[in-house]
Amino acid sequence: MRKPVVLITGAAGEIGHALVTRLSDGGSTPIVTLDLRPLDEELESRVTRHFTGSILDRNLLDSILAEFAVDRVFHLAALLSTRAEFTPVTAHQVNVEGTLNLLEFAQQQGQSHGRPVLFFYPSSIAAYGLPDLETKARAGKVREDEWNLPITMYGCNKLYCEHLGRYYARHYKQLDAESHAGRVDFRAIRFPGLISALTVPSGGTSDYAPEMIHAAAQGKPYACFVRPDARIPFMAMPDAVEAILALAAAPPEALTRLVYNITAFNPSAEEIRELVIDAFPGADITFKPDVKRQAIVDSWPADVDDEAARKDWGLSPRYGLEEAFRDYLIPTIRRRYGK
Ligand code: AKB
Repeated sequence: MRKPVVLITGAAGEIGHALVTRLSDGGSTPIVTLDLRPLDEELESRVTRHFTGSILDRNLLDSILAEFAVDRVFHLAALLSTRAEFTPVTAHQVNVEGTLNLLEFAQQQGQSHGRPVLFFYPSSIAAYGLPDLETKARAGKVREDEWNLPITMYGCNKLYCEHLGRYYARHYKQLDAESHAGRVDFRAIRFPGLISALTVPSGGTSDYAPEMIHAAAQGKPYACFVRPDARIPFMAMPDAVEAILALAAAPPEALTRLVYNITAFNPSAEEIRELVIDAFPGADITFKPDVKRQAIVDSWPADVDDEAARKDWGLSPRYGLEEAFRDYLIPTIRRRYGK
């Protein structure tokens, strides 16, 4: 008898780290993880089994399928926006072909145990593309179906994988009488920039916010790669993880969409700098905009409309901007670096 488990890909990454911790604290869920890297020591004891390998390795996925009955997939593995611009073909392979492999895996799992597999997919504000700053200012809170014109490979990958998820959920092998859709219960969140007190991101374009805070906490100088007025939505990592779990737990009949915006606050880079300097007086934070990374941030909305997530599954982030700094980021980061 195969063991029922949750599968988390990209488990060694930022969201993975927080999700494994939160799910294992919750107790009862046996977790199987997959990542190119081994798990941190502190995570290892929290999971039933870790597979070090690639989501592009179908034999590896088959061996997981043979051993475990996967009820839920949290498919977090991805190359983020900045990194993907340096290696767009690899990004496409990992972000799109990898997701296709996992959707096919979920479909087969659903078929083998007769229940739809819940498939959580982390999309991103990178799925949006606003053509210029004037339009960005005019657009205000962007809704899910507006401005779906990404300018990055990562954004294109995210948007396309949302459609792949819709295909697997609703139209899979629609001409095959033996087969039917509905074995993959696809649910996605378009994440804003995420800020964790415990991990530092790598390869993203929203990374300036967490990098600024972690650098200041370690007494290191930081040259921010976007302009002081750059503005996109953000959220503290614990709220992002609660949002994943809330969406995953929502009854299907409550969901009016497959893909949901979420946000908590949307400070400018200068506003983030001021909060960091309040917490770490004398922190050496300057601005040295990188024209290309700035252009990516400029194409992302200044804010998103997350009304649907609030209504359908009760999105309600605990941390606004002030609370995120005062109650979560600063105390946790201070403890982390012993400052
Ligand atoms: C990135 O910057 O690439 C990510 C994202 C916004 O999806 N953090």
